[in-house]
Amino acid sequence: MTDPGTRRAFVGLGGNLGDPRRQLESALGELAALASTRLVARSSLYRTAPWGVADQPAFVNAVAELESGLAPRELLHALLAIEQRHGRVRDGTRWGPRTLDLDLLACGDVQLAGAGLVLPHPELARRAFVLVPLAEIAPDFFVAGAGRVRDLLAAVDVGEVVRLD
Ligand code: PH2
Ligand code: MG
Ligand code: MG
Repeated sequence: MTDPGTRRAFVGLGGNLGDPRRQLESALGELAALASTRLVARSSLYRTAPWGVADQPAFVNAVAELESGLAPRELLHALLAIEQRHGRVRDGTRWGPRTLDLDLLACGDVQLAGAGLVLPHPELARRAFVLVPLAEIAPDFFVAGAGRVRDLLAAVDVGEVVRLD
């Protein structure tokens, strides 16, 4: 039985500099080790075409499902700390190349729009590189205000998302 004080949280992982596969695997290990948090499931890794800024290396993406007693903002701060330990440099370039990006996609049915944190992630329903790995582990999850993951996936082009072994 799920502890009533915890939430089902989904984290999008991405990277396209250095050794992204190794960085994502290492970040998954750090997610599993977070306080008051259990790693429930993780997707495969996927090679994905860059979205937003086309002229950059292909990304590796994945999604993790957590069961966490941390509040959304506590979780966000933990994700930023893991990014920093993996060489993330924030130079203000939007959608540019990065060693590791950890995005809080959803926290249970929480809907909020605050400084630095909007839940569910506002771009989630448009991004095949998020929906494909998310649908691998949680096709029935209902994204608050958007819809069921399997239905969101059916509405996007998944042609440039390739599963890695
Ligand atoms: N992240 C971005 C910008 N573009 N494209 C892909 N394929 N995967 C990403 O994770 C990604 C992106 C900004 O966070
Ligand atoms: Mg991102
Ligand atoms: Mg990010």
